[in-house]
Amino acid sequence: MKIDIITLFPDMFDSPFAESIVRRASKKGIIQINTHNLRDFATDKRRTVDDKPYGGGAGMVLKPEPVYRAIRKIKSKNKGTEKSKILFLSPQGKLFDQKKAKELAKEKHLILICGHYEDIDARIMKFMDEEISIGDYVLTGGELPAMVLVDAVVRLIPGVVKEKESVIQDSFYSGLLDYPHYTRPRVFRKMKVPEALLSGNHEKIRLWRLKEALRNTYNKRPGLLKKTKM
Ligand code: 4G3
Repeated sequence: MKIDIITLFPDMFDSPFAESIVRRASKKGIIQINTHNLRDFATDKRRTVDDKPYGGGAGMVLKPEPVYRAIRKIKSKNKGTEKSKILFLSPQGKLFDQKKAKELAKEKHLILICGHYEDIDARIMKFMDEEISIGDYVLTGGELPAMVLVDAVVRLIPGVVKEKESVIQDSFYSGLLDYPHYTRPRVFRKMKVPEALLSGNHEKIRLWRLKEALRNTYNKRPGLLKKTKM
């Protein structure tokens, strides 16, 4: 999968993408991530990317032309790839979840647009395929949301995470929260590891985990049970 990110702060992506799973996927050639500085696509000498809002008000608005030029350039360089999915990260977007991550993990090419300032000129939305939000809060820019999205999507691409198991059995994969996990020692400050997990009986362990996942979900996120096919 190719991932192009349009941002005013390309350096922000350096360390998160130089670590862990994303790095491993890049090294293996499973993903290629490129960042593009929006300022490079400004048309004037001063490399202006924002301006005052029509109608007045506080804050600045991202101009549409630099974003449009960046998209055109990236698309033209990517002629071989069939389809590009253009995503805009914004608090006005559809809430990102595991289902959306699985959907995006199937794409060949993602273009992520990170907004800044108060908003982006509304006319650029015509060129976006989807507007996505990572949660109901406002950040200074779309960069952190883009990193969150990339991390969630990349680990679902086949060959990125070692065992399929660890992704499939994940919290949220089944639509339930995860069950509790334990490791050594068997007794920690008088608290024991549940007996079922020490039994060596795989069916007993599976049932214990399912029951605990259901209990966890019921107690912490009852709303999820309505969405889950049982
Ligand atoms: C566009 C995304 C971008 C409009 C972006 C603010 C939070 C999210 C921005 C706008 C963002 C999110 C930049 N903050 N919840 N800030 O995914 O009003």
